[in-house]
Amino acid sequence: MVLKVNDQGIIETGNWCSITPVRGVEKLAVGKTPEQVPKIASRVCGICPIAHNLAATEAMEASIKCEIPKDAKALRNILQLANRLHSIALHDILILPDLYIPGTETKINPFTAEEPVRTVAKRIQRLREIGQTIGQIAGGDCIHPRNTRIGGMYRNCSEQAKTKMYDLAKEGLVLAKAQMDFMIAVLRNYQARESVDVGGMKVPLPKTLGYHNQGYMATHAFYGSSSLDECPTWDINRFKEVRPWDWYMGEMEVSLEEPRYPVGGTTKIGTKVNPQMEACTGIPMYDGQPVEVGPRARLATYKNYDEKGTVGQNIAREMEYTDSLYEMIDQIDALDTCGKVVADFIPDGDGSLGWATNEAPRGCDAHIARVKDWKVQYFSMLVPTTWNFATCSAALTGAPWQLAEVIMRGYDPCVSCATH
Ligand code: NFU
Repeated sequence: MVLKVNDQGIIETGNWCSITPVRGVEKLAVGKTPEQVPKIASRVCGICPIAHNLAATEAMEASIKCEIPKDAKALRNILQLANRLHSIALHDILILPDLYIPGTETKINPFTAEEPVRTVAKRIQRLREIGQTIGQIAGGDCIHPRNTRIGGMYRNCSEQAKTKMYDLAKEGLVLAKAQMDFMIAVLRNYQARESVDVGGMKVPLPKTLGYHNQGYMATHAFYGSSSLDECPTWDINRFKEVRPWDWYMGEMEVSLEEPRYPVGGTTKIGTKVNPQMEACTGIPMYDGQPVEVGPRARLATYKNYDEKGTVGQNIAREMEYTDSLYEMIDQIDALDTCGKVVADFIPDGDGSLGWATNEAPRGCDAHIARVKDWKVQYFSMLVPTTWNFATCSAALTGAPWQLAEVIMRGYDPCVSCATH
């Protein structure tokens, strides 16, 4: 993160980019079979491998024009929502250290053995465990699911497994409601403060923390869309990408340093930085502009949610806790464990371009593929955090520099995903 700040310490330009080395997954995919690519794509990330696995599988299916049975869709939906559940819970751990126990000046250490935080931390871990266990049942594995395949799923669930998922989801719903209420109270308490402490510095908290004027992009409240849909909710023609050197600042020298900034101080004065050259991600745009993707984009698009700023974004994510569990329970109810889960006919592909989006925890994950004679000719991944980099940069403008990371954390960034 490279920030240009004015004499009052307010950010004028924020350049947030990924310097994680590119792994070349899109190139690696070329020449592989459509079965191999979703497995490779899921290795991009250990938090949201489900999103990449499903988006890649469905981009292949869109290219070869293969419709899957409804019970396979239900299993994929359950898997997707289970992944979202564990990811929201993980995010709570990551933002709690920015926040205060209401009515006190004590910042929250999620790892303390003391109450009231201990109970919250245990609840978070149980929610993650519930999400991962349901994901394992529906997807074969919760990290890199092996039950998904081109044309559907390898296996349906047994009746016992369905009951187990149902019981876990019902338990999760009670915990998620309590966790959502706790987090919203803590976030509202933060929002009401005049100032916050960062490394012993008292920093005024702007009411507009994290505001930006970019648009939102979401393709479904829960799942996603594809070029096979009757009414697709994403338009590949509205997407274009520019390179980092067309977007970020050029070479700069660090001229402001703060040793108190946690942990270990900011980058030393005199260090040369060059986001233009160092960034390892492109800048994807929709209608010529960076957009925000993720929980708030989904709630704004499908539920008229309109709270701006970092707190509004974090609250939107908390609201997805119970929403995803209600939807998961509906999907489990709808699952017929005797239904078939593999398409009768799986074409080899004629080289048509297909795309699929998956509403990953952090937002719209769009994969594009071209398959011919059961070989992948082209594969591209437009990942949530990649969409959000440039939007988050815009959201940094106007904030005290010490709070830049608080704004960035609102996006729940997955830099590993963004740079594939
Ligand atoms: Fe990932 Ni690690 C999420 N959520 C991101 N960004 C993937 O789609």
